[in-house]
Amino acid sequence: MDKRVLTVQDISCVGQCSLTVALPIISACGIETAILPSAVLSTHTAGFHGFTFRDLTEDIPGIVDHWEKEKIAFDAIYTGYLGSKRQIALVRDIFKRVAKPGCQKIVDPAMADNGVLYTGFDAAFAAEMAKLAGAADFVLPNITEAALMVGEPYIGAGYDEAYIRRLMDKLLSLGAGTVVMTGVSYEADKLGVAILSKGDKEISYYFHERLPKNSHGTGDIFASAFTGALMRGKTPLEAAAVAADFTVAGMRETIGDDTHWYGTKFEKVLPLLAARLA
Ligand code: PXL
Repeated sequence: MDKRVLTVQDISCVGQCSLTVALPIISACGIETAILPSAVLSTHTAGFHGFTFRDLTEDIPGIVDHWEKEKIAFDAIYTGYLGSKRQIALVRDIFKRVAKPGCQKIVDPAMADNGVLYTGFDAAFAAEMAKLAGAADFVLPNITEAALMVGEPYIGAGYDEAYIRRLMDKLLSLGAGTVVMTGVSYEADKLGVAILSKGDKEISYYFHERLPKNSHGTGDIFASAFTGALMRGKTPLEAAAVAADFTVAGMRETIGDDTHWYGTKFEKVLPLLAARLA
């Protein structure tokens, strides 16, 4: 039987992130994607002002009850941006109730970047997210998110491998099976993904070029492609490489267009992703 993924995150109607990114990308990987929207926002929260926000937490129990009655279950559950602490607790419950045996639980703790939490989140939210990370087979934080979840200071540049290792070990000790950390850099012109599983002696890396400009939504693009590639049978390191190359290709399409400050033009390179997994 073909694999089916459930992804739980918000609908930002405009802004190229969360579900509007996850659905097309996982679909392009050839994987059926079911959704559980955590909230509906008029736009994402990073740079737009006066956005609307409807929390859908109250809808979640009824949706999951129905799925259980219909015996609907998933081969992977991938969570991204979640709207509230209570919602995170509900997602931990979803992990138990609609997971097939062997279900891969992939948690992108989308809540912070560059040393700061996104608008609307606080330390208590990060602590709740750490609990969800502890229930994950794969947790996909950037350095900021990792530091917040394990109570380490955030170091933006000039850190060494011992710092990265400490963050990853602490995430594993929360209960996560594998940590896939993005945005790791020891050399000015290279950026990469660090991977460490429980019991591993050493961190594995996939490094790629660092582009002159960051674009928005890249964490969601990476996590979606990682999930799709993993479901297509890639190893975690292979899936990280596929996802990182795809993300960088999308960023390259975006550079130079200042009108596109809110997102990343991943649509232009979806055919490359599909071809690589064909
Ligand atoms: O890209 C992560 C993300 C998802 N959803 C919403 C966001 C953000 C980042 O800012 O605001 C609503």
